[in-house]
Amino acid sequence: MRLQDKLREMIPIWREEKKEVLTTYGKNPISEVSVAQAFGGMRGVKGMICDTSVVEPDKGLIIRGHPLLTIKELWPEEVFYLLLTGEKPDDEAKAALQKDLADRSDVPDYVWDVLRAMPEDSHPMCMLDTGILVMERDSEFRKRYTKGMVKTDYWEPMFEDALRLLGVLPGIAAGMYRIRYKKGDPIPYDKDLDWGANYARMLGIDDPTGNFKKLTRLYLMFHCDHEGGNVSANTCHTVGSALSDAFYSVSAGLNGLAGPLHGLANQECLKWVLEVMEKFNGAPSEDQIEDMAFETLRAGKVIPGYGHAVLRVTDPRFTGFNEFGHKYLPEDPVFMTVDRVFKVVPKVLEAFSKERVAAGKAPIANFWPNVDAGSGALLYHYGLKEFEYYTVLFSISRSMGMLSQLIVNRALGTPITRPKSVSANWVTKNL
Ligand code: HAX
Repeated sequence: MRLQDKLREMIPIWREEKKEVLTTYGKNPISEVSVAQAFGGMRGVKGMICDTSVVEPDKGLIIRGHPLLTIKELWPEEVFYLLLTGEKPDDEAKAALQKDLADRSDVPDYVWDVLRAMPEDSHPMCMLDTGILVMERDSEFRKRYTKGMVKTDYWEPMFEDALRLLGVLPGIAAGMYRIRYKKGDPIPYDKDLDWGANYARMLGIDDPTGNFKKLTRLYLMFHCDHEGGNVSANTCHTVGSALSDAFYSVSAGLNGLAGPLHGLANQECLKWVLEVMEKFNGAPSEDQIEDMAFETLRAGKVIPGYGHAVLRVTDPRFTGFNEFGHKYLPEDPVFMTVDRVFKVVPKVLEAFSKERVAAGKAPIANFWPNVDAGSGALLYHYGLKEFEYYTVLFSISRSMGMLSQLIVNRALGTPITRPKSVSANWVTKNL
């Protein structure tokens, strides 16, 4: 069934379920908040609802009940359907969604004008967010809201904005890559190709084996969502809760993804790996990686791609990318280095964490690689070498999760976000 029809069928059911949950459990606490958590980024505080996916500390990403690696063959547009409905689309629904995206894929000329006018050294994430923001004038949600619309209808123009944004995002992202790195004019969308293959093709990367296209689909699938509390999802949720439309909300979320402790870690990670390789003239030995890792940590820097706020095991997304590398590019020196780093860095972080504790600092909670530790090496292999661009690929994928969460929230009438803050003074006076 077409995605919009499926949603029309499911939303009344979700609304009833929400009413029932609130009637039965509405007054039950789900979390306590300590002073340390209030000072500490609210880590571990359960304070919002997100049905699209959950992240279990010992299992990683689970999308609508499916552990990520059990559905890794899904194409990104299929996972968008799954995120929203909890069901995988049949062939007809998948084709209809692909057509809906293709029909909305034309990038307006004014977007190119704005992007071309930006300074040459603009960060690709800044260009992407600008491209999304200037398209805000296209928002169906804002038009309908301004005219007047009942609350139960909010999800429909939000859904339309989501299709428009997803339709146009690969084109903007690929076109700005070509503008930013002087690769030639943007390449138009091919309406006979799927969403992921289109992105790969529009980047203009030479792909004689078709494996870059496979990697792009996998990349777009793996980064699609990571429950509701991470910086980008939470920001998008908060901005959307003020009834700002999808263009404002997604752009805001992606500004958070652009931080080095979040999505930018993928560019930082490859940079670190290349620095290690340069220092040791090629793929380094395990001992050399160990030395360089300690050097990085003792200089007060983080090892990008390692650690996580929620996960306490190797990120299954890292595992999936690592499997791809072993299958398609096992001899690639950058991939071999990433693989070796994986053998060494968790032990180094464990040892360094003990040093930190001995010095009275907090332990490092997780020594294992996250999604960003290995993805860059694969892109690099296929010729996408401008690693400042990598977070843009992450963004195109993560937009699916943020948009799904926005649609669900507008369907359920989730109110404006407004947690209560207290002052440090309040803590000392009242506790
Ligand atoms: N290298 C060095 N130190 C690290 C570390 C790492 N990879 N991971 C954690 N630590 C340090 C923290 O900086 C913190 O130090 P301070 O107390 O001195 O500030 C201490 O260990 C405790 O942190 P934590 O409880 O283990 O982790 P947090 O929940 O605070 O932070 C981070 C989680 C992901 C931000 C952190 O592990 C980190 O900075 N990792 C490197 C950057 C990275 O890979 N980010 C991407 C994460 C995945 C993601 O969101 N992708 O988009």
